[in-house]
Parts: sequence; C-alpha cells; structure tokens
Amino acid sequence: MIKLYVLPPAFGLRNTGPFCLKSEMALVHLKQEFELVVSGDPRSAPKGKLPYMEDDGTVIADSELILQHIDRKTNGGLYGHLSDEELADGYAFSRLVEEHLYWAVVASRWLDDAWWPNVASGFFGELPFPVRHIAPLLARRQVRQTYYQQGLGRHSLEEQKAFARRDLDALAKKVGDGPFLLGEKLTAFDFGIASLLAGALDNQPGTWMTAIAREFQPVVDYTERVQAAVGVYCREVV
Ligand SMILES: N[C@@H](CCC(=O)N[C@@H](CS)C(=O)NCC(=O)O)C(=O)O
Repeated sequence: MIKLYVLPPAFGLRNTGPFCLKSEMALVHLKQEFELVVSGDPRSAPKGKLPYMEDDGTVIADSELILQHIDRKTNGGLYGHLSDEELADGYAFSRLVEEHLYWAVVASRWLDDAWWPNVASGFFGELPFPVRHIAPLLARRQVRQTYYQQGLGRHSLEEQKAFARRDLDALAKKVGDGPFLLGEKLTAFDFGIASLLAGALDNQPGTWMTAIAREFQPVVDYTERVQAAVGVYCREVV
C-alpha cells in the first residue's frame, strides 16, 4: 500500500502543502490505492520537505519525483500521452508557479505580521509548552532567510505583489480559454498548478496573496475546474 506523507490540515484547508495536494491528486487521478499520513514536521522527511511517499519499500521524496514514479508504474499514465511541446509548456508553467509564485504564497502566510499568528497556531499550536512558542519563531526565521536567498525577499512588499501579479497574468492568459493548462486534456501539470492556487485562494482568513489571486477570474475558475475534475479539493468540503 502506498503511503503519502503530508502536512497537517490548517487554515480551513484539508491538505495545506501544495506539493502534497498535487501528489494526492495524481494518485487519485490514476486510481492508486493509498493512505494519507499526516507528518507534522518536514524535518523528519528524507529530504527535509514534504511530501514524500513510500511504495512497497521504495521511498520517494519530492512531488515531481513522486509523479515520475507513478507515471512509470502506470506505464505513462501521467505523461505518456503528451507531445514534446506539451511537456515543454507544462514544465515551464509548473516552474513559474511552483518555484516562483509559490514563494509569494509562503511569504503571504509566514512573513505578514498580521497573518503570522494563524501559522503559529495552525502548524505549531498542538506542540507541548515551551516548544510551541520557540519552534514557530525558529521556523519563521528560516523562512525569512530562505525567502531572502530565493530573491523575492529582497523586494518591497509592493514589488513582491507586482511579481506575483505578472505570474498570475501569464497564467490567466494561458488557462483563460481552458478548460485546462494544455487545452482539453487534464494533465499532471494541472495538479501542481491548481494545488498551489487553491491553497492561496481558499486559506482562511485570506492573505494578501488571496486578494491578488482573486483579481484573476480565469485563474480562479481554472482552479475550481481542476479540483472538480479530479474530485480532490484543497479546502475542507462540508
Ligand atoms: N520541490 C518539492 C518542494 C516541497 C516543499 O517545499 N514542501 C514544503 C511544504 S509545502 C516543505 O516541506 N517545507 C519545509 C521546509 O522547507 O523546511 C516538491 O515538489 O515536493
């Protein structure tokens, strides 16, 4: 049985990690049997990040490697039907969202003083005293340093927002005609992109990235279409 190790639910989201949700979507899409295992601390993961997956004794860390693994396992179930041009487009837009826009979403949760208490209580609130007070501060310092090293963290908030808007504008133009990133076909690339956006759009309360993402109606509609097509939602569905 496959085990997928993911971040805990928080902020009204049942799967808070975009890369965790992307992997979950791929497994559901390919009708793989699996168990979601909540793993509170990414530091215990093989590469210090979540998700990772165990499949019959094989451990795979990183959502892209997880998708590659299940693609091989299902004889090309995820990528086998895609042309070189589609793969190129898919990877390019995935990188834009997962390696650039992602950091703005992280900053909007972790580094906004007004929103930060939600992270502290959502991710660390269950820890024993005094760890629940110390661990979030150390983790926040780490996020701040990483955001600075990544580069976006060197800009003013207004500049960060402008970078995010340019990403979302590019994406809105790409998915506007829809229904999916590559047109009629729902593909694995939709899982990663929609997962990141769904977390930004639906986290409660909204962040500054929620407000910005909601400016782009084609992106909002696309995110809903992908979640509905897979039957996997980021938000808690009541
Ligand atoms: N490239 C990785 C990124 C995974 C990732 O950044 N996971 C975040 C949670 S969404 C994490 O575990 N962060 C903890 C850390 O960076 O210390 C993937 O696709 O799986």
